[in-house]
Amino acid sequence: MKILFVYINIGQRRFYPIGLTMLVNELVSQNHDVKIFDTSFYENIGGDIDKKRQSLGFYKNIENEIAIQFKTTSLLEDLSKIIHEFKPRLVGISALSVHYTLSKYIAESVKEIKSDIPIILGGIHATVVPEECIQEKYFDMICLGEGEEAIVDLAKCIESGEDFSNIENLWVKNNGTVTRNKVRSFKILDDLPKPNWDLFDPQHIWGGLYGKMYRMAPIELSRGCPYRCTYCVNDKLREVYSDYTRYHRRKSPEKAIEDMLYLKSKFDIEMFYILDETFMSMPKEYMNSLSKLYIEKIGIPFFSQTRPESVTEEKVKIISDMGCKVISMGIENGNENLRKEILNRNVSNEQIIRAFEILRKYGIKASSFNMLGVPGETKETILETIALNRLCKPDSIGVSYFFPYKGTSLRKLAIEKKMMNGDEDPALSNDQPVLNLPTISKEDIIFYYENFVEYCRNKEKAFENV
Ligand code: B12
Ligand code: SF4
Repeated sequence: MKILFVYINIGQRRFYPIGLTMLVNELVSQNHDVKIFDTSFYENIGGDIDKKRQSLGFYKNIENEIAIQFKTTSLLEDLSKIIHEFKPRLVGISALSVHYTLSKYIAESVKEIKSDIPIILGGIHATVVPEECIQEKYFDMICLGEGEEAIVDLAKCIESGEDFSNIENLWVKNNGTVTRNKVRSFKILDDLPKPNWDLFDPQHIWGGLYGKMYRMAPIELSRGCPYRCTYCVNDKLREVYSDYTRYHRRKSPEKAIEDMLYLKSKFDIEMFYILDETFMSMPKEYMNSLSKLYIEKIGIPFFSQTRPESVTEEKVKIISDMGCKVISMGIENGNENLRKEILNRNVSNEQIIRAFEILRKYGIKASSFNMLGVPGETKETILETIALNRLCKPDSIGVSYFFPYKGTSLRKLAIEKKMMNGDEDPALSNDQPVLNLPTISKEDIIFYYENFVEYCRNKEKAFENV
């Protein structure tokens, strides 16, 4: 059966999307005919977020820039063309919360082009706020949680003309009512198909790291996270999957290596990006087995992200031997109390500084992530964040305006305390603070955002005008 997926991606980000990749590969393995409509390389979709961030010093200038070949055609005309020519019997859209507005627009456009094609919305946003998404008139159904098995079941039913209203993970509209099916158990990660990007735009292969472009492949070794930060979607995902245990799961080292080996040879990969949310939380025995196989069979550099608490000298030595080049860690805010009480990140400044030191000792570059404008933020807490960054001496510093996504507990607090009314578009937070905080003005937050890197790096300048 013919299925068209829409990869909604804004701000000219490269990277292949792992979630959609998995769905596509499952369907292709069942002999379905799949195409991708990709919004990534239309010049005016979402602006160039990375260029702005680069100008503020968050990223280094790229020495071997591989320029994006932008599409010169219109997004809507291209969408219309692919629908008329390919004639899909199902359209699937994948969206994060920042993409939700665009996903509604695409769905409306699909219905205008051909009103009888069923449309399914999946991805993080549909999973965390299903009630909102199912009310949107252009979505016929939504998928909660992992979609690999649900999409295969759905394609099979549509193809054979069977009723599809009872498929697990799906909420399906039917003559004015909605059937809300339960979410099935987690996917066993060793059963996933190999990632394969034959159907995606090859420009996604390029990724920048520390001033250089590489042929770069994202790879997942695990899903889920052992922590529960109040601003993170993981808290809500645990609720969606509350009937099941083992929320945080891994591929076996053998499967992880098999997938990487396949990608490395098929796509000539020079660098892996390990997508795991807290990479170094893996048990030491697992890391040892993975490392042994990685050195023997893969042998190319990689980078990832982790929590500072998971960084131990023993583990850093292992990943350094494997060829790890960069680890990013959230500092988020320099005030220990705010971090613990508001963000539910119970880690001391001392532990954070130590994590940066250990990585430096083993020649691994360490980046920090920081958020400005969280509830409880004051000028003083921002200065503490700057001061902590100065003690950690990150090789690269990233900062973002805080935005509480739907489904997170910090959002409930922000609404209760009237810091937001709840209908703000998350895409706004790409370039402005959104919360109205009683403790600091938006102008001050913008000022610190725009000078953040300079203040963290330049001791002379750091506290003038403050
Ligand atoms: C790696 C990653 C990135 C990478 C790379 C993204 C990529 N293209 O691979 C980078 C660094 C670029 C990135 C950027 C951002 N990210 Co990010 N990222 C992640 C991370 C850690 C893993 C994503 C992933 O591959 N997951 C594994 C796959 C298998 O899961 P999945 O994508 O959800 O797909 C499954 C299901 O959702 C479902 N599904 C998905 N689509 C569809 C479609 C249909 C039709 C169906 C039926 C099912 C379905 O089936 C899939 C397979 O099971 C997630 C954390 C997480 N828990 O997912 C955050 C996460 C997705 N990111 C997040 C955010 C906020 C961002 C940014 C907005 C940050 C920023 N301010 O710049 C940007 C937005 C990027 C953009 N395109 O505009 C949030 C999203 C929160 C939200 N409510 O939307 C997350 C959840 C982090 C978090 N813990 O809060 N990100
Ligand atoms: S450690 Fe990161 S991924 Fe895990 S709950 Fe906290 S913010 Fe989310």
